[in-house]
Amino acid sequence: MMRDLRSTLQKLIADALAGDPAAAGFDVHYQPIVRLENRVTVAVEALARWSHPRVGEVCPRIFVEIAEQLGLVGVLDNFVLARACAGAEALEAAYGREVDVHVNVSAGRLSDASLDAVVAEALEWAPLRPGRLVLEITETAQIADPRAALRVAERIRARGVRLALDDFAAGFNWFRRLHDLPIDILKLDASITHVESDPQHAALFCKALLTLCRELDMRIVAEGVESEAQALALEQLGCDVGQGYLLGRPQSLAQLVESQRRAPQRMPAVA
Ligand code: G
Ligand code: MN
Repeated sequence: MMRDLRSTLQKLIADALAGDPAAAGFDVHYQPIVRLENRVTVAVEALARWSHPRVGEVCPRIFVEIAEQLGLVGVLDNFVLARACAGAEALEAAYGREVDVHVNVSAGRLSDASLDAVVAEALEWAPLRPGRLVLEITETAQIADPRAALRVAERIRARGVRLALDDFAAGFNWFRRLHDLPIDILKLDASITHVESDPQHAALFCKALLTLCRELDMRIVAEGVESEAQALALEQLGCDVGQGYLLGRPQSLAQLVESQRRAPQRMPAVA
């Protein structure tokens, strides 16, 4: 990226996250997480989006990376967490039932003891039961102090909140993390879920991970599901839940409410 564009963005992000992120154009979009067999939405992932009044849409990968470098990614994570918890009632009304709400948390923050208090505060007045909240630990930073991270993770889980490992198999140290942390859900990175195009290698790999998850009593979500052939191949391997453009793009709460109103989902027998 051009250096002056980058420094302009740094300044804009620093200003936006020092004040009210919503006023500076930050918003939360939701992408469905769907049972492959019947296409019922079982959860949504809350994703930060930024449309600056002058600059326009900024790619999330870029603003997350800059926020991370500025040491401000926690402010962004907290904004999304609070919005997503507060918006749970509208989500429930849109889907006609409760869905799980996934929120991203940078791995670097797990060793920060204040994370548990932030989660407790977001849930305190929110219309979301702790059992419906899933924190996705993203691979964007190293865990500074693994033992402290374990303590924080255990405290958060004692509230009934679940933990997911995001982009599994793409980042660094993923196996170590799986071993060290009490993980409930694995989100398989899109780089290994294209099992339909590479049945020999990718499918074997995916199958082995599914076996591991079953043994460890973890759920799995396949990311980056983009075609029917891929969804079918994943389902045949025993992966029952997916996320990706085929199953639904991220959309604002207003868009989501509107699209559910126009195409109401049948009540699932078992969600
Ligand atoms: O790191 P994580 O998996 O949480 O990132 C989610 C990001 O991936 C979102 O910004 C979302 O827009 C994008 N995304 C979601 N589904 C797909 C998909 O099917 N294909 C691609 N290329 N990107 C996706
Ligand atoms: Mn995620």
